[in-house]
Amino acid sequence: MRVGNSVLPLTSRPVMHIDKHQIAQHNQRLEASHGRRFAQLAEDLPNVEKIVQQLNDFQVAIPSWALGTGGTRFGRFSGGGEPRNLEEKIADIGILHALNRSSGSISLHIPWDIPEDYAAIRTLAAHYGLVFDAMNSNTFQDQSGQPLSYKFGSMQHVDRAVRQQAIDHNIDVIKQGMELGSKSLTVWLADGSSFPGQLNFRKAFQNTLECLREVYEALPDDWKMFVEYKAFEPNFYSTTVGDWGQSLLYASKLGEKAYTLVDLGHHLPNANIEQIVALLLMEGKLGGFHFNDSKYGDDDLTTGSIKPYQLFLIFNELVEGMDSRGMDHTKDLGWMIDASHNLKDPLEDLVQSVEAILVAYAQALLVDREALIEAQASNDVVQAQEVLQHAFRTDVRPLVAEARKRAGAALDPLALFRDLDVRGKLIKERGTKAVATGL
Ligand code: AOS
Ligand code: ZN
Ligand code: ZN
Repeated sequence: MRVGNSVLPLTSRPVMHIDKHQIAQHNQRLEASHGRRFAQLAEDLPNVEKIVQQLNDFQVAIPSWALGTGGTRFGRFSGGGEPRNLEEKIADIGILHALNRSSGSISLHIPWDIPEDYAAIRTLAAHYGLVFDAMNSNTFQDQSGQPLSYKFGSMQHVDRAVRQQAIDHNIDVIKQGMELGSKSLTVWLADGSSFPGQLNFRKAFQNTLECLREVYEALPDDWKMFVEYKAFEPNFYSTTVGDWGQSLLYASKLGEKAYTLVDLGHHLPNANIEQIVALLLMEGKLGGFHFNDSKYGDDDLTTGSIKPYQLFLIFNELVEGMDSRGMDHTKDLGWMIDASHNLKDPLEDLVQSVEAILVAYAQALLVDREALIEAQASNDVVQAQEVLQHAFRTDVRPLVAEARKRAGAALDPLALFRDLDVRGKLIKERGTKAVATGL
C-alpha cells in the first residue's frame, strides 16, 4: 500500500478499511431523506452555511486507551477484535475518521502505547489523515521494571527520588510527543490520600508544584501543559489536584503555557461545570476537555448519554466565551474524549460520543445571542430559558450529517459501521481474544 512517498510496512496493512465508494453508496441511499430534513432546517437558519462549515472544521481527539473494552475492578468482558498494538489502534481511529471525518487526531498514552518507530507511526497516522493530539503521562501505575513505587503518590511523594522518577517520565513523554508532532502534555495525577492524617496537604501541594515546574521547564515553546483535576479515585479522602481551583492554582503558578483541563466526570455531584468553564475561559486558563458522561462519578460513559442538556450548556458557555475572546473554536482548546466501554463496542461508542459532541456544539451555535443578552439585561428569566431551550430542542442532526457529507464522510456513520460489519471483520483479522492495552 502506497502512502505518499513511503510504503506502509507489511505488519501495518489492515485488512479492514472503508473506501470512498462504500461511503458514496451509503450516502446515495440516504440522500433523499437527508436532503429533505436538511432543507427544512436550513430554511429557518440564515447562517446555515457558516454553521455547517464550523461543524465541518471541528475535530475531536480519540484516546489510544479507548479502543478496547474497558473494565471495572469487578471484571472485563471483551467483545473481540480489539487492537493489539499501536498500529491497530491507529487503524481503528482511521476507520472512525473515515466514517465521520471528525475524529482526525489521536491522544497517546505512555507507556501503554510506546511508539517504536516514530517515522513509521507518523506515516501510518498520516495515511488515515490523523495527527497527534495531547500526550498523556502515567504516574498512577507501577510499570514492570520500574525502580520506585507510586503507591503513595508520584509528584507529591515524600521521597525526592520518587518525585524525580515522575519528572523524568513526564519529560520522556514530552520527547516522544515531539517526535510525533504533538503539541501538548496532559498530566493527570492520581496523587492524594485515602485517610485523614496520611498527608500534609501543603507539603503535597508544594512537592507537586516543584515537580510540575521542572516538567514545565522542559516544554518546547509552542507546547501547552494541561493539568487535569479529579475529585476522588483512586484516593478517597483527598486528591492533590482535586478540583478546578487547585488546577488553576498550579496552572497560574506554572506560567502561560499551563492550563486547566476539564474532564466532565471529575466533579463532585451536581457541580456546575458550565460555570467552571465560563470562568476558566474568562481567565484564559481553560486548556481543553476530556469528554464523557456520568451519573455518579468518573463513570466514563458515552458523551451525551446521561446529561445531554448539561453538555449543551457547557458548549453554550464555550461558544460564548471563545467568541468573546476571539478564539479559534477548532485550534485554541484541546477537544478529547476520555471514555471507557464496558458494554458497547468501543468504536460504536466513540461514533456516538463524537456525534453527541457535534450535536451539542451545533445547538450552541444556534443560540440567539442577542436575544439572550437582551433577556439577561432585563432580568427576563423566562425568555432567557426560552432562548436556550429553543436551541437545545432543535433537532440539529441534519446539520451535523450535512457537514459530514461535505467532508466525504457517512451520513449515518453508525449504520454504515454495522452495514459493513466492521467489528466482524476486525474479529476475523485479530481474533476474539485480542486485548488492547489501557484501563
Ligand atoms: C483519570 O481518571 C483521568 O480521566 C485520565 O485523564 C485518564 O483516564 C487517564 O490518564 C488515562 O490515561
Ligand atoms: Zn480524563
Ligand atoms: Zn477520569
